[in-house]
Amino acid sequence: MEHEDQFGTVTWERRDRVLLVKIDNAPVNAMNFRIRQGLIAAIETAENDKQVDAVMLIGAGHNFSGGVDIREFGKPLLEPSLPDVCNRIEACTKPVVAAIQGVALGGGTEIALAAHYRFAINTAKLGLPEVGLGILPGGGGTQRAPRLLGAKVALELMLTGRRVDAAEAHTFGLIDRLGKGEDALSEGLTYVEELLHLRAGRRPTRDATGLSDKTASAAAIQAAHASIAEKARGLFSPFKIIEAVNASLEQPFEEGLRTERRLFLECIASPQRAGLIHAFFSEREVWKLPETRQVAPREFRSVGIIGGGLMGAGIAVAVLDAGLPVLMVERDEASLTRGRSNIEKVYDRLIQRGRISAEQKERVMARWTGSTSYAALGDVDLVIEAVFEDLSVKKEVFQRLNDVLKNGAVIATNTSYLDVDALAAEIPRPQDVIGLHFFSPANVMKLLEVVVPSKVSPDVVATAFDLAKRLGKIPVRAGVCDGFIGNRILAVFRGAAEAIMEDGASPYQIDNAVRGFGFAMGPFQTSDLSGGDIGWATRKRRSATRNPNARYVEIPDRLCERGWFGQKSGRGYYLYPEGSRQGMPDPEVEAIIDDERRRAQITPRTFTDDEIVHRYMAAMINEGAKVVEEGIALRPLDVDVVFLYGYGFPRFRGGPMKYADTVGLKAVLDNIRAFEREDPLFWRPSQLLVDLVARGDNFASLNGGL
Ligand code: T1G
Repeated sequence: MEHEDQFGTVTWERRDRVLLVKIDNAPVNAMNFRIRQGLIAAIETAENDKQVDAVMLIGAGHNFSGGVDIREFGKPLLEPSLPDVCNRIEACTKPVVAAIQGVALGGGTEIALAAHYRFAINTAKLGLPEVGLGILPGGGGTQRAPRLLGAKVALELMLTGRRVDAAEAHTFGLIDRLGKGEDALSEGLTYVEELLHLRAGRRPTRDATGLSDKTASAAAIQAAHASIAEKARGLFSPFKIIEAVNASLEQPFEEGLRTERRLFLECIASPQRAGLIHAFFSEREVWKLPETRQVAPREFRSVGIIGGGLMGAGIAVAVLDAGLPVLMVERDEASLTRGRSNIEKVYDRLIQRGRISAEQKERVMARWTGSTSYAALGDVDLVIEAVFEDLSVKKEVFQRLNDVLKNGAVIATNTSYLDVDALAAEIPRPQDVIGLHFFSPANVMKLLEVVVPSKVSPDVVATAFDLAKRLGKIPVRAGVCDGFIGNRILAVFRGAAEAIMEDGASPYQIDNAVRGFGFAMGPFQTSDLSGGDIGWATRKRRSATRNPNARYVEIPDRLCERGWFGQKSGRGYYLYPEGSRQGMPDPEVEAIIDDERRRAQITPRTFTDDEIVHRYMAAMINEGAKVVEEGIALRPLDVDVVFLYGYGFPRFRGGPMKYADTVGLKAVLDNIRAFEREDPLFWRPSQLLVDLVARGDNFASLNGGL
C-alpha cells in the first residue's frame, strides 16, 4: 500500500498562444509533491513566455485529477502544499483555464477553483469528497467554493462529498462552459481561444461575490450545522468544514486560508483521518490476492440460482441488476412461483418509491427464467445454490448439479457457515467449487465473503472476484471454518456481550454503550433485527460439540424458548408494540435475566460503558487476530473490510484491526490478559497478537502488498 517513490510528471507545451499544462500520474493524476512542484513551474514558465497569452490545465488519460496523493497523509507534509499551488495558479498574470474530463475530485476541483475559468465535457464529474477521508478541502476550497458558489451550495458539496456531474456543476456556476463532445483537449482549447478573442482577463475566484449576502450565508451555515449535528454525531471533520466556511464569511481571504490550514491540520492529526483513509485503501487492497494476480477469470454470461427463498431471490436481484440473465431452479412449480414473486416484490417496492418504472421492471424480469428441472442448467456458466442451510440437502443439490452442468461451469454455495470442503468432496470436480457468502439482503449488502476450499482452481477464485465486480460487491477472500471471517468473529464478541449481561449489565446498557462507540446498533438490537431463532439454531447445532468447560449463557435460549425472536415476533430483548421497529426495554426480559443470574449463582455487578466497549472490542480483535493467524483471512485489513461492509463497524475507526492499532496492541493484550484471569478458555490470547506485541509491531505490518 505504500508508494515509495513519488511518481508522475507535469508537462507543458505551447499550442499557438496557449500553454497546455498536463498533469500526468496514472491512474488518477493524484497530485503528489512532484506534481505540485511541476504545476508551479508550469505557471512560472507561462508568465515568462511572451508568446503565451493563456494557460490551460488538463489531466492525462481519463481523469483530470483525483486530488492530492492521500498516501502522503500521516507522514511529514511535503512542500509545496496544495494551497500554495492554488494560490500560485490564481495569481498567474495570464488567464488560466481548467479543462476537465473524467473526475476532478478534492484537490482536483480545488485547482480548478483556483483557475480563472472552468471547462468540462459533459461526462466529467467534480466534487469535494474530503469529508469521506476525515479531512476537509485543504487547498483553499473552503474559502473559494463559498465565494464562487455561495455558502449553501458549497457546504452541501463539502458535507456530502458527493460527485456532481458537469451539467449540474454548470447550473450552479462551478463550470463556466459545458463541452459538447468527449474531447476536453480540443474543445477546451477552443474555449480558451474564445476567451482570448473576447479579451476576457484574469478572474481570481477569491474576488467572487457568492458571500455578498451575509445574512443568507450565515443562515446557510447555521442550517448546515443543525442538519449534521445528529447525522455526523461522533465525526470530527464535518464540524471543521463548517468552521472553515464560517471563516470564509467572517475573515479576509488570506486569514481564512490560515484558518483553513489550521483546521485541515487538526483533521490530518485526527485518528478519524487515519481510520477513514485506511478504509479507503483497504476496500481496494482486498481485491489483490495471489489467485487474481496470476490467472484470468472464467467467462460467464449466465447465472443459475438454485432456490428462490430470501437469499436465492436476493442473489437473483443482485445478478439481474448487474444486467445478467438468471435461470432459477426450484423443486416444484409452487416454489418457483414463490421465488419469482420474491424477486418481483423487490422491484415492486422500487416502483412504489418511484425509483424505477414498470417498464424497467419488465425489462429486468425478461432476463429471468425459471425451471423445476436441473437439466435446464446444462448451458449455464456459473451456478449459485441457496437452498436450506443443511449439509445433506446441499450435498444432494451438488450431486444433481454435477450430473447436468457442462465442464468448466463454476459451482458456488451460498452457505453462511457449512464446510465448503465437504461439499466440494461430494462431486468429482472440486476444482470448480467455491463459496459465495452473500449477506442478507443480498441485493443490498455489499460484502461478499469468497470462501476458498482447498482444492479449488485459482481461476475459479478469480471468477468469483470478477462476479463480485459485476455485482458491485466488495469481496473478501475467506478460508474454510465455521462462520468463515465475519460470523466466526461475531459469535465470539456476541458471547462477550452475553457474559457481560449475565454478570450484571442490562442488554439495553450494552447496546447503548456499543452505539456510543459508533455502531448503528448494539448486539441485542441486531439479534432482534435478524431474528434470535437463527442464533438459537446455531447454538443447538453446536451443542453436541460444545466444550463443556466453556461458559454458556442461557439467557438467549430462555427468550427463544418463549418464541421471543425479536422484531419478527413482536418481542425479543426489546418489546415492539404494534410492530414498531423502535424497541422498548422489557421488564420481563430483565426478570428472566435476574432469574438466570440466580440460577448461575452470579452476583450481578455494575459495568461502565467504557468497560463494556473494552470487553466487546477485545473479543472482536482477539478472534480477528486468530482468524488472520490461521490464514482464514489473508491480512488484518481483510477482517476490517468484512466488518466495515457486513457488520456496521463505524467507518471512521477503519475496522476492528485498525482500531486495535490505534489503541495500541499492548493495551489490547493487557485487557485480554486481565479478562483471561476470569475465563482462561474464552479469553485465550491470540498467539499472533502476543507475538506482535513482543516484537513491537502492529496489525498494519501484516497488510503489506501480496
Ligand atoms: N491519492 C492516492 N491514490 C489514489 C487517489 C488519491 N487521491 N485516488 C485513487 N488512488 C489510487 C487508488 O488507491 C487505486 O490504487 C488507484 O488509484 C485507482 O483508484 C488538499 C486533502 C479517483 C474516483 O477523495 O474516489 O485532495 O489500488 O481503484 O474506480 O483538499 O479513486 O491501483 O494501487 O478507486 O477509477 C481527495 C479518491 C483526496 C478521491 C477513481 N480525493 N479517489 O476511481 O479507481 S484528498 C478523493 C477516488 C485531497 C485536498 C485534499 C477514486 C477515483 P491501486 P480506484 P476508480
